[in-house]
Amino acid sequence: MSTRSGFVALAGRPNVGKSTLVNSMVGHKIAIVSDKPQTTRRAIRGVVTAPDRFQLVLTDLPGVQRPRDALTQRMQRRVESELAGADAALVVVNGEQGVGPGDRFIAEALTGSPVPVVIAVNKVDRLDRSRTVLVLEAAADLGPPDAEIFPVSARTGRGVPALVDHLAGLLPEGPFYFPPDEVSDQPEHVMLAELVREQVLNRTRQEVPHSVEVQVDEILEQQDLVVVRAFLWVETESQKGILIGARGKMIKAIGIAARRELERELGTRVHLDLSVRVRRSWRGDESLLDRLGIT
Ligand SMILES: Nc1nc2c(ncn2[C@@H]2O[C@H](COP(=O)(O)OP(=O)(O)OP(=O)(O)O)[C@@H](O)[C@H]2O)c(=O)[nH]1
Ligand SMILES: [Mg+2]
Repeated sequence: MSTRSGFVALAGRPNVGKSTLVNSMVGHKIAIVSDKPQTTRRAIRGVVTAPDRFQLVLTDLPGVQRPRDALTQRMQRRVESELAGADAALVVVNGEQGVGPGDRFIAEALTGSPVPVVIAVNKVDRLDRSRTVLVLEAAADLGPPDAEIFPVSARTGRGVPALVDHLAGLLPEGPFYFPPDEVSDQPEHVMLAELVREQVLNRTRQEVPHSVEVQVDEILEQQDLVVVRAFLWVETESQKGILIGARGKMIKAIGIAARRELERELGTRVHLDLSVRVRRSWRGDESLLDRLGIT
């Protein structure tokens, strides 16, 4: 029997719900999510396998934005190269906010490209029927005339199976790229670092979320637990103070919440050791970005 397989890259403004949608399509949390824009920094593959039928490899990407430093330059370059190499592009728009200039910019950039474009209008759980109709119409004006449009809620799962089926139908015939039980290509140390960063994002505001990167330095398996050591990189002493908090309260809360997430991910007890380090303008430090796997 012939199978279909290929890559679909997600494009959209920051915070529209791309990572939540990838997690929902894969049925597994492979990408962290937050209410802050620019959560995703790396290209992450999420794999949906229907045995004997198809393997849909979704590429979750950073939100499209204007680059400000080496970090955001790398993020944008990656968005462009992944979209150019994909079998199809899935443009995600935030239905709650409606279609805006940022969405038009992305759709126009894709219009000349040879890959098929599909549009997902996300967060329809926040809309009543008449607003849903309006935003679907606005989305129809966005794209290439043959682009199919899907209303979805990544949060509730509504509309997601129909979207997966449609995307699978766009894939070329070919063998699977990943073993059928693999859901992501993300190295374990990166996934664990991301789960720690998610807890930082949950608890910080303004410039701080953008100034923190987490690096897992060591994963030590012991008899009945795993020891994980991680650095939290920040750019200034004052950010370090914020992450540590009065009498260490903040770093303790981050540690407790992150340990729970790591235990769920690894299925074992975890001892998590966090240390906050200042590295001035790490976002402009090409060699650190290389080591962090932000390429
Ligand atoms: N109500 C509602 N909220 C959603 C839905 N999907 C995502 N969200 C929320 O939207 C916010 C952003 O979600 P993400 O998945 O991190 O968005 P993203 O597009 O990956 O963002 P970047 O990585 O920053 O580009 C989070 O607070 C999510 O919980 C949805 O279907 N409905
Ligand atoms: Mg994301």
